Parts: sequence; structure tokens; C-alpha cells
Amino acid sequence: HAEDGYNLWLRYKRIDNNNLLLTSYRKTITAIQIKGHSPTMEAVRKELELGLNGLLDTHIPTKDTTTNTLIAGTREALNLEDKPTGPEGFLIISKVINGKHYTIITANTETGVLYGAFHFLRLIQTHQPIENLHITSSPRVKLRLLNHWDNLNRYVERGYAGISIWNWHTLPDYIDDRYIDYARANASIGINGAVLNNVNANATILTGPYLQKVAALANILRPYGIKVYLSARFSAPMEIGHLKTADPLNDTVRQWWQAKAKEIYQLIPDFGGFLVKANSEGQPGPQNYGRTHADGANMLAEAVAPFGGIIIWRAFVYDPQANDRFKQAYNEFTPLDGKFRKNVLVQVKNGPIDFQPREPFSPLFGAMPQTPLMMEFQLTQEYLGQGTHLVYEAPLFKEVLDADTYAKGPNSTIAKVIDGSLYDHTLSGIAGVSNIGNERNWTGHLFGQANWYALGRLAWDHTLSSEQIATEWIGQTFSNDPAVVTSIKQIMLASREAVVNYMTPLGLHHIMGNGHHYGPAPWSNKAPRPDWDPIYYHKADAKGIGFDRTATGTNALQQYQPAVRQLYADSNTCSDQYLLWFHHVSWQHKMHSGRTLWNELCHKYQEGVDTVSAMQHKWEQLKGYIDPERFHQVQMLLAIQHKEAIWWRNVCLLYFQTFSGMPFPANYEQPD
Ligand code: GCW
Repeated sequence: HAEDGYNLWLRYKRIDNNNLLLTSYRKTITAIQIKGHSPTMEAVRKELELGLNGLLDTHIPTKDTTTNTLIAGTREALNLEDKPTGPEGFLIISKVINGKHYTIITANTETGVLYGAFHFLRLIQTHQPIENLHITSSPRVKLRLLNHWDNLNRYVERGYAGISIWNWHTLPDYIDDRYIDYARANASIGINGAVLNNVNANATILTGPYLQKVAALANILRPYGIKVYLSARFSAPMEIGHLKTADPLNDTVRQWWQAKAKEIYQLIPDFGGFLVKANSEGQPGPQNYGRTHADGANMLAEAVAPFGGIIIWRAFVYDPQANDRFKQAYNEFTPLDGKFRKNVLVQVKNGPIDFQPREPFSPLFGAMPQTPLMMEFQLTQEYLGQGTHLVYEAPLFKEVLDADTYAKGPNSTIAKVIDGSLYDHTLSGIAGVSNIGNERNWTGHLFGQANWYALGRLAWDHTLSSEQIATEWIGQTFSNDPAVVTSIKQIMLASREAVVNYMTPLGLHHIMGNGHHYGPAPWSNKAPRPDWDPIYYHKADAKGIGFDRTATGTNALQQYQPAVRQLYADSNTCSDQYLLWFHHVSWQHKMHSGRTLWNELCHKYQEGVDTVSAMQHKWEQLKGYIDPERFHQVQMLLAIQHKEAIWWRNVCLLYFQTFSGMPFPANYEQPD
């Protein structure tokens, strides 16, 4: 492939001759020895060969030589004393045995060895020394999943990178190479599961012919440590089973699911389980029969339990009748804590509304101690400029993971809720709603790749910083030249705050156009449901703007622990970032900066635009340091982003000015 981004962060591009590390790498690795011939060990061999031969531009033989050999194998196969941790952890160690030098990649399982091999390649790709290694690593979170919102007809809901990579039509007989590269990319960042179809599920996926297709994909992904999962439509027993009901307490329904589970596990013995969106946005669910989410989840959990499967039940629910969508998930789910079977996780979106540029964390985190809660992040940038805006999401993910729920006193971070450590859960998980499609560079926007990458890395180790992850990604994707790394990193790290500022500063949210969720439409009030309308969220009027969620309003704040509530409860002390999430404040309200709210709003929108200009400027300076193809692609997209940041600023300010009646501050670029 030319420089079209297809190779993601696995480019294995030759290290420059004038880089001293090249000599050292070539000296340290003169042969590769792979212990074992299973499909996973074959994947290890292929990757190490591809990677090392590419990076070092030499042919490294796969055989045992006297010294300077890279050995990869399970601990059992190598008969080692050193102990890697856990079923997926790995150990990379430099050893001298009988005067001979070895680099050993080992693990308790073959999948662990594969993760170790990718880590080793990452070290070289990011130009780290490899002569004296002692690295142990194991994932902090057990289920590290991508959720594909694939509709079976190549359409991806909220997909901005072409059509789906799953070609259901040609499966199971035709295996696109791309499936293998998908598996490699995921394994390289530790992703170990893929939910193949949309949560707005089509029951067809559960029919015999489709299960054959799913099995074909499972066979491809298996050597890479990736399990397949399916979104299950709750009413499938009626639609494809021709039953009269899908009531979870009905015996025939239960038997139908049990038989279905058995059928699936016969084809796919390591099938992961089901993901379910129920009684949400019109999807069928247990409440249609007067049953609870727990009844529904438990019925499915019972069906997959004999085979070691799990159920991931989504908590994304809201009700058009309710006065505050914010509160719904908490209200419906906290009473069910303790009622779910052991093999159920509840998957919660990071915020209480819906993947906004910034949300306070969902109050469910920390509020269901007896239930393993799984994090749902959205890689596909539905509300963040979709496929055209450069937004590096790691800072968003980190902000959420590092937030303190105070559920068990201070330092009860969301990361600890999610990794199971706060409440001692063995099941734990993080999911990312996938941003990939069949575009040549997978994600449409080249920088969307960084979000996929970051999700995997953070699910493996949530203590990594956004900056570390960016540095790794840039080194592998573009260059390790410190000047290039610094500039691209600055662009990436500024981008999330930029999108917050030019779209929804100071705690505004959900003012994107109904349906498409792309551009600004703060005036819009004609959606089929009130809770899809921007005016429901910003509540601008002559007095001020913002959603009062304190005791004088909907009191959604009540759902947080007192220590969190305290952070937000008073409009004078609430941080600017969340002000309009929790307060309806006057246009004259004095902000921390000393400006009025109106002036601050103008200031923030402008700041967003200015940051995008600065990002563009930094990118321009990289000309000549990055191949022309990728340079030009990103350059064009940044120009769109800049144009649209101005669009957002102008539209929102002119609209809100109809309420504030206040002039734009002096020295301010007047919107038109
Ligand atoms: O954000 C909304 C999206 C829907 C999506 C839903 C969900 C899959 O607009 O497209 O449906 O969330 O997460 O279930």
C-alpha cells in the first residue's frame, strides 16, 4: 500500500540508516525462534517476521542460532521459571544463558505471547532500547471490546468511514484479507472481543445461515485472541422463532433462547455472548411484558451460562415523558443492583445523555456496587464532527476514568469501578463503539485511528496518559522525529477542548441538529420526541441559559454522592466546564474569569475557532516531514474543521443573542 493509511500503526517502516538504534537492533536480533505451530503461534511468527524484516530491512531467519535470538513461546513451551501474570499478560526479558544472549517473549497463554510480540514491535517502532528488557504487563480490564453498529446490509449506524467491513453477502465463503488485518490491529492493542452487529439489532443475525457467517469471522479472529459477540434483538423469538411472545418469564421463550445458545456454541465454542439494547429508543425489551431489565438479562444469562457466555446489558434508556433524560438510567437501574446473574455486565455510556463533547460522568458509576459496570465510549465521533473533525478522544476517556465517584470515599475513581477493583468484581469491561469502515484508512479521518488505538491501550492500562498514548501512536503512524512528535501531539492534545469550545462550551450539550447530530441547530424544536430537541437542553430565554439540575430544577444532582454534588451544586463555585449542565444562569452571571456569562460564551466559541487555526498552522509546518498523501488529506480536513468551527460559533452566538440581547464584545470577530 502507498501512504494511504491502510497499515494503521503497524507500518513497520524501515528505521533510517543514520539512526544508531538500527545497528543495535540488528545486533540484538539475528534470529527468531517461535515455539509452537498453532494458528496463534503462526500469527506471532508472521507478525515478528513482517515487523522485524520491515523495520530492520533485513531477512532475519526463523531458526535457532547460537546467540542474539528472539524467542517467543508460552512459559510451558519454554520451560521457564519467570512468571508472567494472568491469562493475557506477558513478559519480555533479556537473558544470558550459557553466555548466549536471548530476548524472550513469554506468557501463560499463546494469546499473551501474541500481545508480547506486538509490544516488542511497538518498542522498536517507537525507537526504544531493547538490549536490557524486563517488561511485565497484563490488562487491567478483562473485556476489551469493539461494538460495531453494523446493520447487516453494509450500512453502519453512525458510521463515517465508508460502509461496513463485514461483507455478510460474501461470507462465509469469501474471506477478505481485511478481516485478518482487522484482527492484527486489534490484537496489537489488546482488544479481545468484537460485537459484530448493531445494538439496534436485526434478528436475522441469529438465523442459521448468518450464524455460519459469524462462525467464519470467529475462525479468523480466534488466533488473534478475539472473541465474537452478537447484539441480540429481544423479540427474536417472535421474529425468527415464530413464538407469540418474547416474555422473559415464559418457558417457551426461555427454551428458545437456550436452544439458540446451544446452536451458536456448537458453531462457535468460544462465542463471547450477547449485547442487548432493550426498551430504549423503540427497541423491544422485557418492559413490554411488565418485566424488568434484570428479568430480561437473566433469562439470556441463563441460556449462555452453561457455555461460559456473558450478557452485556446496556443502560442507555430514557423516556420522552420524563422531565430530565439525565436521570432515567439511574432511576431504572439502581433498584436492580444485586438482581443480575453473575454472568451479566451492565454497559453504561460515559455520560448521562449521549456521547457529547463533554459530559459529567454517568451517576450510575459507583451507584451499583453489586453489578459489574462496563464502560461504553464512542470512537465514532457522532457528536464530535464525525469523519471530518480531528478530535483526539483519549483526554475525554481519561477525564471520565479519572473522575472520582466518591462511592467508597475519596479516590473511588471510575477507573476502579470499571476495572472491578473498587467492588471486587472479576468481570470487567470497556467497549468502544467502533469508528471503522471500509475506507482505505479504516476510519475516514486518519486521526480517527488514534481513537481506536487509545481505546485499546486504555482498556489494557487506564493509567497510561493521553500524552503517552499519543506519543506511541504518532511514533508508529508518522515518525519518531521529536519535532514531528511534539507538533502532532500538540495538535492532538488541544483538539478535544477545541471541539468542546466551538460546539458546546461552558456545559452546553446536545444542540446538534436532530437526527444527523453533525452541525449546530440550537433553535430546533420539531423532533419526533422532545428529548431529541436542542431547546430541551439549553433552555435559553430572556433571563439566561442552561439546564437547572439542582434542587430548584430537576435535581438530577441528587444522583451523585454528596462530595460530587457539592462540586456542582452552586453556580458560583461550579466549574465553568459544567456550569450549563447544572444551572440556568443569567446572561449577566459573573464567571470565574470576571466576564459576564454572555461575554464568556463569545470568548469560548472564539477560543474554539482559534485553537483550530492553531492546529492548522502546526500541521502546515509539518509539510515535508510527512508523506504528501497523508499530509494533504489531513490538511483538507483541517480546513473543513476550521470552516465549520466558524459556522458553529456564528450560528450559536447569533441564535443565543436573540435571547441575551447583548452585543458582541469589542475586539471580537463579529459573527455573520
Ligand atoms: O446516540 C444514539 C444514536 C443512535 C444509537 C443510540 C444508542 C445505536 O444516535 O444512533 O443507536 O444512541 O447508543 O443506542
